[in-house]
Amino acid sequence: MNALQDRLALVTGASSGIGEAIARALTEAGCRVVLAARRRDRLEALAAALPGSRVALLDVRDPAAVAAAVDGLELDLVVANAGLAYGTEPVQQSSPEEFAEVLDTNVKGVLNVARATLPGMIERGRGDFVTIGSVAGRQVYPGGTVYCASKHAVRAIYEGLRLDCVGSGVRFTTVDPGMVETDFSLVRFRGDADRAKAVYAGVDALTPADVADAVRYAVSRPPHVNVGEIVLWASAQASTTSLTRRAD
Ligand code: NDP
Ligand code: 8X3
Repeated sequence: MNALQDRLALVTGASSGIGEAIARALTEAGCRVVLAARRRDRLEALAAALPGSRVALLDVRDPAAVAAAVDGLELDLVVANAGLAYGTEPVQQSSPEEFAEVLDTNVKGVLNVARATLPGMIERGRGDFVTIGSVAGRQVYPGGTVYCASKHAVRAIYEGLRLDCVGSGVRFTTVDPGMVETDFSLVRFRGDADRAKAVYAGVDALTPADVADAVRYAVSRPPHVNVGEIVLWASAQASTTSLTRRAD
């Protein structure tokens, strides 16, 4: 029996990168996936390719929008993946609007999703709540203060939810990747494609599918097994500040 067959999953940040790959992998495993993000065109194109999926246009920073999107859904699986970073400037040179957006999305967004989806899963006595953290939630690197703070908070949220919900039947998992080649750097560098491309130059970075594979593994274990934390590194990366690049 396939543990994921016909499960109803919500994936935030499904319009791109890791979230899109998770939505694809879960669909392939038999789930019906609610695809959540802000960019309608990308979500609709993905929904057309994923049988059983549907679009939930929302901003995770808006608790009412998140609650409305999941109202009436009997979710079995939630992946709180939406997130972003801006820049690598020290805090004293960064914009308060940008760091508010990062913290509101990466931290309060996860809390908004948890608040809206956990009551139903707890009531039904089963479900999986997966956060996509980062190695930036385990190590701090120069120029990463705000983003690292947000991902350290995500790790605290994962730990806190597990403690608060123990015995409920809901499992909690955090998947914390190192460098994954997505639009993350394009967003971080505010659309500067050359700078974003340079981040991955000469490195076999993780792919979004690698992260999706880890999520799929965690949520397909038997009910008595809770895969708590998965840290994924590219083989070329030893820490957030240690990376080897090919000379090509
Ligand atoms: P992408 O930029 O490719 O995807 C980010 C996703 O988040 C998009 O779907 C975007 O959708 C969504 N998103 C951003 N802000 C909001 C919002 N306010 N409301 C709803 N959705 C939002 O980057 P990744 O796939 O790489 O990032 C996904 C997650 O993985 C993030 O949490 C990131 O921190 C984490 N991560 C990334 C790593 C990497 O190296 N790439 C490594 C470790 C973790 P839209 O703009 O349509 O709303
Ligand atoms: C994204 C990976 O190393 O840029 O979470 O922080 S890193």
